[in-house]
Amino acid sequence: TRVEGALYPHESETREVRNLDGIWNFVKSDEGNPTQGVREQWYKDDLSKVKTVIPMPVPASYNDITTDPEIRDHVGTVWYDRTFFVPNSWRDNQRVWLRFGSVHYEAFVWINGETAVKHEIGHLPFEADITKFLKFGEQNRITVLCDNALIQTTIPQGKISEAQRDKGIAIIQSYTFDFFNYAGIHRSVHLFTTPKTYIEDVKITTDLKESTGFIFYEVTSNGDIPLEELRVRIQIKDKRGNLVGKQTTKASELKGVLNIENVKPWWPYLMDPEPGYLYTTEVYLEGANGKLIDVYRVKTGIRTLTWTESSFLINGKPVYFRGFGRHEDSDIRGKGLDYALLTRDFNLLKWIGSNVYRTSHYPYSEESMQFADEQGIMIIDECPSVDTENFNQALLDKHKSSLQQLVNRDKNHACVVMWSIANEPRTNQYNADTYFGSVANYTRDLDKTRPITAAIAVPSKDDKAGRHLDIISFNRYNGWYSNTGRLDMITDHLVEEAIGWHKKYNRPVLMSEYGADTVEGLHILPSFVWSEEYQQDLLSKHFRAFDILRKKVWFIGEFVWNFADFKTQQKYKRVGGNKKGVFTRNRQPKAAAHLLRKRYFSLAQYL
Ligand code: GCB
Repeated sequence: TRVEGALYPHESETREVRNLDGIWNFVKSDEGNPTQGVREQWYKDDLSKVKTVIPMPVPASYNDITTDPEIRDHVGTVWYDRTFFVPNSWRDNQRVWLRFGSVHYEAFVWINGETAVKHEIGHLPFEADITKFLKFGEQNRITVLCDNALIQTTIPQGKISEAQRDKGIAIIQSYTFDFFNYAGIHRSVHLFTTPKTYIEDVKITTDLKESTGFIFYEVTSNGDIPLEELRVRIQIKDKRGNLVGKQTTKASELKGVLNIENVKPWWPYLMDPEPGYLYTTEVYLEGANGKLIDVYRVKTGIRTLTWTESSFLINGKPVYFRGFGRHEDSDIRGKGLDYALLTRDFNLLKWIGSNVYRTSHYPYSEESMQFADEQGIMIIDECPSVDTENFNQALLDKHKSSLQQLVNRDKNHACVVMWSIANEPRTNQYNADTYFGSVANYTRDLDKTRPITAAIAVPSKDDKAGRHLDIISFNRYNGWYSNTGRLDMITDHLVEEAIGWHKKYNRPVLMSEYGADTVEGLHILPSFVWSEEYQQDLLSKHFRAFDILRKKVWFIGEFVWNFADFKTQQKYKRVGGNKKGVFTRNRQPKAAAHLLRKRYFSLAQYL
């Protein structure tokens, strides 16, 4: 079986990349009739021949593009199509691939009316060799069916029900997680070519010993040329493009290790004057006679991660995390990839002195992972499991699949310092112990070079999953969901809880969420819930607790919830969404951002 979407589509001397982003045609199925289009074979011809289509941008969530609530709140399937041209020059000696950065939640794809690929679980890439479906030197059609329905065996879970409405029956999607279930073609769609025999995957790990860096590489090829006739030539280039290492393997052996003398390690932001240093690993797949077959380049940060019962170290130095929980979310485009937003967000992270974020509550775009590598922003990489309950085998299989796809996609990113296998699972439930034992061990088998965590919200005494984790993360809303408005009931509670987690499991502990909803511009003195004053005071009370805890080496970090305001489902507790951002949804600071900035810079380990 193929390694699904393991390599981001970069062009090279043997690969061409074309982008299919732009305006596509869009229709939704009739409510309560999700299988309509498949039964009527809408993929056999242009969608405009079966229905009235509307324009829809790709990448973007479709929900907030139109003025129609039936599209925003649609439950079930929608369809996209467009045409594209395939040049004659792509006909010979190569494969043409189609790749989606992500479609939420489930996708079926047809090329010229033929089934090309299916994929389930949002926020993760998938691809297929579509050479045999294409008409070269002609126009082709791509049709995509996207289903947003969440049930008890999807990741994340949801429930579908029916309810009476004014003119008939409404289909209701409910879910307990606290962000809008945006759907659509969320990330870029690429066509790319590879030779017939090609580099399918490259796996890189690194090590450091004094001033020497080590790059371990393992290349997987696929295609007609037998392994005995293949070898790889590796070249390592530094940031300026100077060659600093090279090696050619023996035939049929596509792996090895290279030493880099006077290595420049990858450091997080504000731990070194030059954070995020990246080498380039150039992989040349060659025939045994030296004939060039395929080329792929991977950015490589050389660093080590080590963890014990009481510490987490990068390149041998203890790390204190100054970070955020975040969302991929913005006005109009929803969860759609947007380079302007992405760049602004990294500028804000650096402005505020943050060195890390958690990809709450699903994998973020590959483009954002590349950014984080380059800027030295560490990532706690979370799979899309949120609020998990009613543990069962079908759910477990899918949960594992989400981690397999995530590790496969992100394994080579220096920025990824931890895997988060879930957010707020109901780990007080009876089956949680075996379920999370199984998920954690599975993840460890996939990658032993990074520790495993999960963001837990049940009280430590009731938790059954923590013993399977390397690092304990906990979410708690002192002064907000508990003891609302009581600034005098935060510091001690927090210190006690952190100590409780450490006592129970003897692991490093971090606080993965805390915060207060805050309406920008609302000022109330003395501070009162929802005001800018209250958010600042609540943060300050937490800082006091963190400063007490920081004296204990095992307390390793603080993550505010949230980086920016974001949209949720309609609820009487939410005014236009969740307002716990220290930045507004359009990325301007609330007063608390200035306070946090002072703290994060004062905690910086290099300045
Ligand atoms: C949590 C969840 C997060 C919510 C947050 C809140 O515990 O992990 O997804 O948005 O609380 O603001 O309620």
